[in-house]
Amino acid sequence: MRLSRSLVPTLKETPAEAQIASHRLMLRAGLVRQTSAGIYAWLPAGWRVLQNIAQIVREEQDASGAQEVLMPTIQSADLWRQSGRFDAYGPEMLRLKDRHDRDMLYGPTNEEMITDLLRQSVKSYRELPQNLYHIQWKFRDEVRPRFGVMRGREFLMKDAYSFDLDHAGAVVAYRKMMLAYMRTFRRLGVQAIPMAADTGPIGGDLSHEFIILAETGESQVYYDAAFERIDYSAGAVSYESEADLARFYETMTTPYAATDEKHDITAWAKVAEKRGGRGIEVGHIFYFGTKYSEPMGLRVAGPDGSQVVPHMGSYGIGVSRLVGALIEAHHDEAGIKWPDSVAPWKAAILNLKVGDAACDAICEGIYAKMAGNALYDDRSDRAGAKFADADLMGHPWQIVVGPRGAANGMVELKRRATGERAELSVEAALAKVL
Ligand code: P5A
Repeated sequence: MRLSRSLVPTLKETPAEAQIASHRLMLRAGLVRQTSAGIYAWLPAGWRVLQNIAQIVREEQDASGAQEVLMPTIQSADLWRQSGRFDAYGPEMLRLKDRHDRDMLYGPTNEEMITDLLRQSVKSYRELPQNLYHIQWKFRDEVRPRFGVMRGREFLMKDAYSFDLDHAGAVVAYRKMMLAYMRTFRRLGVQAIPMAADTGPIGGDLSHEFIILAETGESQVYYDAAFERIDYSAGAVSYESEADLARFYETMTTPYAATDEKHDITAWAKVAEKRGGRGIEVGHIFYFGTKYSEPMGLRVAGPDGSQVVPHMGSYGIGVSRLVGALIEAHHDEAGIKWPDSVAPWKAAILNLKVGDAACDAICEGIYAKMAGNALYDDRSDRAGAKFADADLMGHPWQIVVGPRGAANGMVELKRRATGERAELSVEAALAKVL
């Protein structure tokens, strides 16, 4: 993209309404704009980041064996009456009426709808297990939307739903999803720790939140310092091996880490090095057995012909929240430092003298070779403004093209994360970046 023709409205001033670094930087770097309380429009750079995150989430869900679908945002209240949640959900649910005066709602989550879909299509134990997910906008009329996209009212979630014949099968599905999450967060460039959690309005008796430690986080967390020494990389574990999955689950959850110090009081009492802190909840997984399948009448014929009520789990990732969370984890005074995996562009090309034949030719050449992966700062602004905007926007690489170097075919390459700079030929710089 050419910056001179793009909608990337960067701000020099710090917006007064933003209390935390990620919210300030998302506004200053021109990623989003609020359109009403807790509701945001995603501008070109922000939309690219959001799609990059969604794509990594998608690839890891697919790798775990989950199937992508797309369910609607608008749901019928009837389904929620069947599970008993229509009244129970309270004022967080945005309720609507259609022209025939039928009760509808903007989905805050999809347990009911997916249970209905399975009820219509799955008849036999042979069709289980199933795991279905979508990446779709949700609406929750939060009492206090705040911190920008971190706690929005409209937000993008990946939500997956597993269906198994029995408890043992559901436990395997739960562990697979935990593995998929660890791999996802690692690829996104953050460390998220699974912490035992309360289940709230989703229900059930087994649940983990995935928490990125950050001083500005909304969640209070309690953990054993031993967890800091665990290898969370989830390297050689196979989705196909139940023994692998069991071992992996043990490793991930053995040192005490919970969003509530009373979650398992006996374990907490035994913790030698107690730690408390703040964290950002970027994912949350639940096993809730037959909480929805039972009242909604989902049944499959079991091997002996009897009617079996499938066991379910649901698994969320806050895709739009992650944009803020990643910035909390990767920024400095000057701006964002995007991990390579999610950056809106791999590199910015900074033309320090637009109109200079050598500078223009080199920039155009690099821009063409990078085929859509570069943001070309072709504005006729002064160099200082371009450096400041590039640092603010957080491109992993900056390719700086000035008249002195350009005359000799040389450019300066800067790595945003470390601040390292090197004077290189155009070819060498491109080779490093691509
Ligand atoms: C799990 C998937 C659920 O809704 N049902 C389907 C279950 N879980 S959850 O914990 O309530 O939400 C999952 C993740 O969504 C993100 N999230 C939010 N992000 C931005 N703004 C919000 N208001 C918001 N609420 C939830 C969180 O990352 C959460 O872990």
